[in-house]
Amino acid sequence: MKSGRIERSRDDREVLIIIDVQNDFCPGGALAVADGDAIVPAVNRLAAVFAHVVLTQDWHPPGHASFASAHAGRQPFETIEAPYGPQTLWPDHCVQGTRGADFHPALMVPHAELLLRKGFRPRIDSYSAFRENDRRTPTGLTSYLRERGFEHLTLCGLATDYCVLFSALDAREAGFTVDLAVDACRGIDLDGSLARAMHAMAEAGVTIRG
Ligand code: VGL
Ligand code: ZN
Repeated sequence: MKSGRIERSRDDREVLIIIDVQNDFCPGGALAVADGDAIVPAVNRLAAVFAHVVLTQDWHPPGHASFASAHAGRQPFETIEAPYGPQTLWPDHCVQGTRGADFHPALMVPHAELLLRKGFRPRIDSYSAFRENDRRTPTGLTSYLRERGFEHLTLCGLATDYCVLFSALDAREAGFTVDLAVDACRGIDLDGSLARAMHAMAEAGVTIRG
């Protein structure tokens, strides 16, 4: 039987997906998640026991449609109606090639096998590592993981209630089993979004592990 803790994951069907551990999501960054940098040691420890690791990187062009600055009269954290549905507006963050878009300097995952960039289309945001916010445009990750023979995913990173949440739900929908390493995640928590995210993931059959 599996224990509640993640301890042995050197299985070729298992992969760790580290979501957006980037400077802009850490204290001092443009879209800082409270305590975002505090997860880095836990992420590194987790990565050390996985034979297979994927990193994702939020990677927006300047003037991206998810930036409040791209919409006259709008402020960060407001929600607008995008052509594909509601979209929260953010401060400019993770702009391609900037220091804010770099991985946190203490993130130590030299054996990561894939670095997946997302959010690069100027007019569509992409929270999920699998599908952009129009819920139709694929990133290619589902096919990659299937072709590699992975069946079980462990997710960690930033932010629990946005990119981690959307990735976990899409992974479940694609038929993967999913663990959330909750101690290696932190949330933004806009108007109760963190509690809603935890509930939605549990409902979708994501296993929450310490
Ligand atoms: C994220 C908001 C905007 C995330 C990315 O990584 O959770 N959140 N872009
Ligand atoms: Zn973003």
